[in-house]
Amino acid sequence: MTQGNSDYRDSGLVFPPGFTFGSATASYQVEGAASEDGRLPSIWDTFSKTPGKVWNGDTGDVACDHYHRWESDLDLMKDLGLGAYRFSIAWPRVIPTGTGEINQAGIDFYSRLVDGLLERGIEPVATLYHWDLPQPLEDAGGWPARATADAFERYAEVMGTALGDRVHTWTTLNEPWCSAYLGYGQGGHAPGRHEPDAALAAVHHLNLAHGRALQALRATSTGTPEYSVTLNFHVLRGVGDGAAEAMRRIDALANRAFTGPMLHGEYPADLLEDTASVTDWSFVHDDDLAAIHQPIDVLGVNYYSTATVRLWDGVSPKQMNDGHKGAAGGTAWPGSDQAVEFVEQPGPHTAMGWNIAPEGLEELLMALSAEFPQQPLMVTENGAAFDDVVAADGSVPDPERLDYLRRHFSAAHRAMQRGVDLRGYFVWSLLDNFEWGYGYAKRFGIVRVDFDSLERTIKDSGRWYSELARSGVLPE
Ligand code: GCO
Repeated sequence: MTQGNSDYRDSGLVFPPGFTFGSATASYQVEGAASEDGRLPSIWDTFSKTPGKVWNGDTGDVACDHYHRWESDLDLMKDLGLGAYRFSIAWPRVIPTGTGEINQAGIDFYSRLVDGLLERGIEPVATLYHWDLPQPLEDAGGWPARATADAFERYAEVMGTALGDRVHTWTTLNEPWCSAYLGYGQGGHAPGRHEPDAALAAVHHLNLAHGRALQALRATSTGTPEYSVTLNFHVLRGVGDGAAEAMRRIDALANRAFTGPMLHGEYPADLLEDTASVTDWSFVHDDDLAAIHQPIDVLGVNYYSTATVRLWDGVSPKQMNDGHKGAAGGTAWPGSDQAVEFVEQPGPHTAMGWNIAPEGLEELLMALSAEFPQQPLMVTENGAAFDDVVAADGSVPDPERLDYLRRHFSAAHRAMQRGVDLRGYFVWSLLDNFEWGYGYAKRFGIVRVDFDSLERTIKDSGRWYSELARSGVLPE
């Protein structure tokens, strides 16, 4: 697949002028201040407070306290020389019940954040939905209910009006795959439901929410923002008899269920067939596909590892995993004797158990650029969790994360040399933060957060990334 240069460690590679080097976070993972200034609970507040759902009973109540420390966090980004910050807006902070009154204090927070970024010369890349659905919307049915897409459209209008004069890039959704399948199918993410038909209805209403939000943002933004969505693509490997069939099915469920309607204007026929025993897709109304199929300026790509699948003969599929996604995770599908199983992958692995496969990033970028030749791409998340150890002098040497990043930047660079129109790259994450079902046990930051003192320390990988961001040249 990748000939020569498969080692991906080449220092000295030069990224083109204007290439965006950023870092990413998400509201529930970093903000804290969960019940301050009018914010009401989201599904993640409820889920994390349900015993047994999150490691150690951790919650996002305090997280990195970014809500109060945003100014020094922005200073840190500036010191690192980052060109862009991908953050998400907490819907329950700005429209606390999801459909009711607008909370000006919530809007003001994001308005100050955006101004603070612009003052420091950092582009604001704002995601509307990174999984913190207002709890009352879940109580009314959540994403499987069409009304949630209606509520999202209004939320987009409110945010477009409030920030659309200054935001550099709008992103509608982050990883709708996780929201739909982990939230409503596999249940490892909030709201923790196990209803395959609801998961597919959620897929559609998330797609609809995306398309409607794009229209609302375009209608209300008075600046010249770019528009995008971020998807977590499954880069698949197959094993055993029927490997190709297993890969086809998961490609349909995990990748084409989103790119189909968003970028081609239709659901793939094989997806509808594969899932016919679960749903008749009657939740797709006449004009929905036209509403979903909106142009975007840039397609956001999240990539961490590959996934290996095989056909599994049994009564029910062996359920994936550990409550998250990635190497050991995926989308097993009930309703058939022949299910798809996700197979453990050869190492090396990160602390998440995800295999390290930079060639998968090159392959993914090449495949997307072949399928959507006119579509500029942006890596909106890539990074790694490792068990960092603080040195005696207080520094945080994290050679494995640094090496992971170097190899993946190198893979992205190679894809660009092969013709991919890649505009930028966001490292996940700026800070160690609340890693969903894993609580604070998994550290993805290029900046360490001490969760007792909340003190921030730039890790070696952060210093390395800073050099890359400042020079545009891959450092040693
Ligand atoms: C996701 C989210 C992030 C995660 C990161 C590591 O992809 O799950 O966008 O919130 O923290 O990916 O798992």
